[in-house]
Amino acid sequence: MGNWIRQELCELNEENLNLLMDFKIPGILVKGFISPEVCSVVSERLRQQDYANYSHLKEIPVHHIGLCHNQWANDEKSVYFAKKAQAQEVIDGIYKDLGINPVQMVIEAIATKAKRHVGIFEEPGFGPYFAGAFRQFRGHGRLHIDHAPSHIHKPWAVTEIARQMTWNIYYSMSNTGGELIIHDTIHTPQNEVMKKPGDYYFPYEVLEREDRITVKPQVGDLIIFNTQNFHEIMGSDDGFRISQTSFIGQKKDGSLGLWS
Ligand SMILES: O=C(O)CCC(=O)C(=O)O
Ligand SMILES: [Fe+2]
Repeated sequence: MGNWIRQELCELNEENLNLLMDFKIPGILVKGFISPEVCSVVSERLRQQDYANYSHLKEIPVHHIGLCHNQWANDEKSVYFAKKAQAQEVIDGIYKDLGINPVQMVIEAIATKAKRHVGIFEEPGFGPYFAGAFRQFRGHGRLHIDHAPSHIHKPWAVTEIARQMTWNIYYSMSNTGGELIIHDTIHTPQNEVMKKPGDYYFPYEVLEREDRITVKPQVGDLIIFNTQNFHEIMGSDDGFRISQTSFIGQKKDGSLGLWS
């Protein structure tokens, strides 16, 4: 018996966000979250940008603009926070003159539609994290989970969460490939040991059942899912599968915090 009570992405509302955090639905979809006009301007600007490598990941065929906390989690906290302003400047440049702040739009959508207290994640003594990196996939994003309490072994506030989710706004999508596959298998301390040694991904033997959903995100879509569900991204031919994204952590008091 699987965990999911629905086999498709569901609308954003209070009940569905609770079900998602409880691993009972595969994810949430808001179609047309960003208009086609804005998407085409943003994707044109993004295609002209350089993407920094996720140098801490050996094989993940992914590039990003902005700041990725995982990459700096083993350094002094001040190292990550010193990089924030510059990262934010680059992101703001992408949205220059468009009059929108999609990270704020995601926060407002969750607050109003799902009625949750939500904001940018804060580190005591350092202030808000960076949230909203752009990410580009070229090849296969292999089977993995994202869970700061399991990955990070230093005392950051994001390791104290009860649940981890992600949001992605898709700005550009390849003609072939690029599907997001979410599996109805939950990451646990027991299956963590199956992770490829020294790497980020898992073998398919970790999956407990066939149940999965395969979605081909459309330009302008907002998708929210639980990153403690195993998931993977199918390779794209042209490498122009680009989204803006951050994690969403559920804090002990039930409120949500965003960070990248
Ligand atoms: O690009 C996507 O569709 C999802 C990427 C991913 O692995 C995540 O947001 O955790
Ligand atoms: Fe992920």
